[in-house]
Amino acid sequence: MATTSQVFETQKLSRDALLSAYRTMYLSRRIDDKEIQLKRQNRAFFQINGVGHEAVNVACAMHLKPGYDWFFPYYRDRAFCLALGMTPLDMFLGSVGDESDPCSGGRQMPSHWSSKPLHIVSQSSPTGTQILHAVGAAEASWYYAQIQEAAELAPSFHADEVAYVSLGDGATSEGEFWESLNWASNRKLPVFYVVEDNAYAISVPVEMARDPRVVVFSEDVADSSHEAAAKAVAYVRKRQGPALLHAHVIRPYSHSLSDDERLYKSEEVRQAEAKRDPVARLARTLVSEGLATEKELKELQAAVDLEIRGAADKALAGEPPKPEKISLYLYSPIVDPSSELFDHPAKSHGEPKTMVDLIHACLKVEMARDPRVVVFSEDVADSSHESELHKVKG
Ligand SMILES: Cc1ncc(C[n+]2csc(CCOP(=O)(O)OP(=O)(O)O)c2C)c(N)n1
Ligand SMILES: [Mg+2]
Repeated sequence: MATTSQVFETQKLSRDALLSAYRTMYLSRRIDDKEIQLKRQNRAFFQINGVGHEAVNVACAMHLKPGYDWFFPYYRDRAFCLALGMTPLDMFLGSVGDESDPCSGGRQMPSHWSSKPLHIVSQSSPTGTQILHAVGAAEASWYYAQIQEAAELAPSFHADEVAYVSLGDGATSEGEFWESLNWASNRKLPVFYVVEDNAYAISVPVEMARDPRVVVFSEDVADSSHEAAAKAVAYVRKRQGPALLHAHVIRPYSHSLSDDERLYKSEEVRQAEAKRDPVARLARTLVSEGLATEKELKELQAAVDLEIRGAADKALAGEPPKPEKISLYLYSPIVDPSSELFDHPAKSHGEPKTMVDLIHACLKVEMARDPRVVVFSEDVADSSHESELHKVKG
């Protein structure tokens, strides 16, 4: 049996790496299928799938380091999160809103994955917000690289860490995306952008609304996304600036279970997409290149299906969060800001001051206390040499 493939030769992927990639992609696909079944049975509360996006997800994860780099994925990144180390059980606990869901104790929407040890940061549901979060993390990294005393307060900082952020083609029409590109490019921040372009934002086709042509590395995922991701991550890791991978993917299932794509996608388009299915394509390549037999793939699939059934059953046997815990984590499990502890009448002393003076005094104290505190806004750079300087500078 061959140990590398002709198709993947330039990408230097071993047979083991390809089979492991296939396993993660198939696992992701089958978790989606299982979750769709649970949603139809009213045992899961929402379903949005990563189908068609699996190849670029796995290709990117191969070049990133869980618990070292920082991750701001979006809801299509199921295979990406699995490749980083999340488990099917972690995901099913979120689907059913279980109390022991490791992402949020059953509070977040399904597919809003997070993990403190892996460095996957929780996302909010308005699309595109994660892009600014990622740039913020990269900016912090840029700052720590220069301010030693601040870096000492950030034990997880690494001088070559990367912030990964993914988004759909639809989100590229948002202000957040363009603001983030501006700042990341201006500062040469270590951001690895992945635009997963499935050509639709729910029912709106890409040509009607967007033209995302800011492309540094652009590939069709089924063939060479691994190579493109390798180049992009290496560029970012060397602190040369942000890089953007424009991945042409498919979305062969509907947007979510609240949507029926047959209402706006023609049969012809759906059939053309099915031919590009990355899971089926990789399986065909593995067999045609002599890297795996049909029998081996069937065995792998049966093992994955068994693992998924076990994980789903375990999640279904769990408990939803108790109603009396509804306010837990809303602010803090130990501090009640409306308690008597904070019920003090204001005590004035000294001369009355203006709001601007008080902001100034507060910033001065905080910045002296903690070297990680920085000030930024649209006009901060200007104010450092203009007459407004006294408002922000101590
Ligand atoms: C700011 C904002 N606007 C609208 C929505 C509703 N919404 C959820 S997903 C989505 C489509 C996003 O399309 P795209 O960015 O291409 O990602 P895809 O789902 O195709 O992967 C929309 C409009 C939202 N969640 N947030
Ligand atoms: Mg899209």
